Amino acid sequence: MAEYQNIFTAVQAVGPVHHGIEHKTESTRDGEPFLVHLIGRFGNAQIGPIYLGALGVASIFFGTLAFNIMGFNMLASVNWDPIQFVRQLFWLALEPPAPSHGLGLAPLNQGGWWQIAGLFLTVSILLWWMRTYRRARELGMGTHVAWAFLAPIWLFLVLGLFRPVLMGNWGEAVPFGIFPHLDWTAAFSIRYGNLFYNPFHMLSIAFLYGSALLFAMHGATILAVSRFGGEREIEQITDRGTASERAALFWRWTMGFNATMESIHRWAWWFAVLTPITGGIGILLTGTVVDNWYLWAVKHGVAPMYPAVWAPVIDPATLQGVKP
Ligand code: 07D
Repeated sequence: MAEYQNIFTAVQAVGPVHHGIEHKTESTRDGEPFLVHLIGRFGNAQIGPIYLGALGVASIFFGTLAFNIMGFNMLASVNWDPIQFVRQLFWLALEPPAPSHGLGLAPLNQGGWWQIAGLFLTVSILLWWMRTYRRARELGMGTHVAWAFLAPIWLFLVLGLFRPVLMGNWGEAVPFGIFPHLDWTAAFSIRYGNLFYNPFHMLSIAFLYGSALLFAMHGATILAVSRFGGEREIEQITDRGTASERAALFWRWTMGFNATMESIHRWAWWFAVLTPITGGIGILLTGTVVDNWYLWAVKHGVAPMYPAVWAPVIDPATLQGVKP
C-alpha cells in the first residue's frame, strides 16, 4: 500500500459551500460560491464569494489605468505593432523623465506618462492597503496584514518617490518594464559603488533569506506533525501532549531551542517586514548620504582596499562632468 505523503497529498474539504460569517456592519459580498477540485489541490476548493466594495473597485480602477498606460506606451514604442509588442515585451519600458526636468511635470512622451502611471499605481496600492485594513476590522481581526503590507509599500515609495524627491529629479526613479527595471537595479548598484557593500542591503538580504528559512522550518514542522492534527496549531498552543508539543520537542532536541506555536508567527512577521524596511533605508541613504558603498566599506573596515597593482577605484562622483 502506498504510504501517505502529505507533501503531495492534499486534504480536500468538500461539503456544502458557505458564505462565511456575517460582516460586522455591512455585507456586500459578490458571487455564488462553487467548488473546483483542481483548486482544492493547492488551497481551499471553494471559490468566492469575493468582497469588492468601494475601495476595492477604486483600487482596481486606478491599477488598471496605470497598467494600460504602461502597456500602450510600450505598444507605441514598437510603432503599434502587436507582433513586435509580444516579441519584445520583456525589453520594453516606460521610462521616467530625464534628470533635466527636475521635479516638474514632463511632456507626456518625455516621462509625463511615467509620472501619471506612477501616480495612479501609488493611489491604487494605497487604496488596496486601506482595503486590507478595513476588511480585517470588519471581520474582527487584528490589522497585522495591513501593517506588514506597509513595509513593501515603504520600499516602493522610497524607490519611486522619497529618494527621487531628495535627489531633486524624477530621473532617479525606476522605469516600468520587466528587464528595464532589472537593468536599473544593476546600473544603480554599480553607480553607487556596489550595493553589496551597503549594510542595509546586507540586512535586507539577511531578513529575506531568514524569512525563507523560517517559512521552510515552519511549513515543514506543521506538515511533519499534521498526522497528529498539527494544522490545528492555534488550538494547540497551550495544551500538553499535542502535535504542537511534539513539534516543539523536535526543535529543542535538534537545536536546543524552540519557538512556540505563537512566537514562530511573530518571528516570521518581523523577518518578512524587516526585509523591505531595511532595504528602503539602504536605498534612501544611497546617493543622498553615501555616494560609493565600496569606498564607504573600506573606510569603515568592512571591505579591504585592493592592492594598488590593480587599477585604483575611482569614485564616479569625482569624475569630470558630474556635479560636485
Ligand atoms: C520591490 C517593493 C514593494 C512593491 C510594491 C509594489 C504591484 C502592482 C503592477 C499594476 C520586494 C507592488 C505593486 C503588485 C504591480 C501593475 C503594473 C519589494 C519591493 C508594494 N540583491 N537590490 C534588494 C538581493 C544585487 C538592488 C532587496 C540578493 C546586486 C537594488 C533584497 C542578491 C544589485 C535594490 C535584495 C542581490 C542589486 C535591491 C529587495 C544576490 C544589482 C533595492 C527586498 C544574491 C542587481 C532593494 C537595499 C524586497 C533594496 C534590493 C536581495 C544583489 C541591486 C533583499 C539576494 C548587487 C537597486 N535586493 N542587488 O522585499 O531594498 O523587495 O535594496 O545577488 O532597491 Mg539586491
